[in-house]
Amino acid sequence: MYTIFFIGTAGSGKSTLVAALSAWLENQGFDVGIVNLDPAAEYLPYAPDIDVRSRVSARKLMKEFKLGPNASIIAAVDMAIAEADRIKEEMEALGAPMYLIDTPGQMELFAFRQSGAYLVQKLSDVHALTVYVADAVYAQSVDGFATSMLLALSSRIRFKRPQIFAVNKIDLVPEDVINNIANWAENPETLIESLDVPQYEKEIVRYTASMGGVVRPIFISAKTGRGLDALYYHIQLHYTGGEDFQLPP
Ligand SMILES: Nc1nc2c(ncn2[C@@H]2O[C@H](COP(=O)(O)OP(=O)(O)OP(=O)(O)O)[C@@H](O)[C@H]2O)c(=O)[nH]1
Ligand SMILES: [Mg+2]
Repeated sequence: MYTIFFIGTAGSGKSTLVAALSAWLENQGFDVGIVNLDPAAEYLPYAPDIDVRSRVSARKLMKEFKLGPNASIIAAVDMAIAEADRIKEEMEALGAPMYLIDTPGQMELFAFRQSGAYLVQKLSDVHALTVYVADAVYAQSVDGFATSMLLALSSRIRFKRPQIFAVNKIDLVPEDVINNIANWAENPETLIESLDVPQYEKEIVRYTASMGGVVRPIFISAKTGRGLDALYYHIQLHYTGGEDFQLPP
């Protein structure tokens, strides 16, 4: 069983991407399951096979314990830990070879807390991967790209799984923005030069880049479907080492 977790800042397009990629995979003849781990989702653009909201609902907790929107997500994710074994059993019983797993939009409530990492660890099988979903509109500025990279790196530290860095919503930016971002990623010195920050902060980015912290993004649009084939190619690279363009048995 292969598990792919979609992580990213609020509104970056995680849920839309899960919907688009699952439809794309099904179109290619692959059997794929979807798990929703967002206890606060009001609307999902896909029909999840397994839904954490049927076990814990942030909305219910909000009303019952008079919590704010963030505290209710924290409480719901913490409570979902008690359900992790049952969710995993449900995944195994369903028997899909690959699961796309949507996570809460308030990334810091999931990625930066121990309970989020615990859930990822519990639901992962031998093969688990995260896809960090960044927003092209946000990442088009030099500050936006640098902070997206550092956020992706933070979640890598937390989840300790291989990560694919995807820049979503490329349908909303002109082609030269995509080229700029690719250039920053490939030549981090151009990024560092453009950053308007004190020297020591540039050094932090330079050191991060030298240690492989600045990676080449996969450019996608969950809306138009552009780049989903490249995303899948990189997902299967992690699983098969790129031997073939098929889901392994
Ligand atoms: N133009 C465009 N809009 C997109 C794309 N992907 C997502 N969106 C839109 O961005 C908004 C947020 O998308 P979601 O999929 O809900 O994002 P999310 O990361 O799951 O959001 P939360 O879970 O609420 O944090 C929606 O209005 C989507 O239609 C894309 O590739 N292009
Ligand atoms: Mg979502």
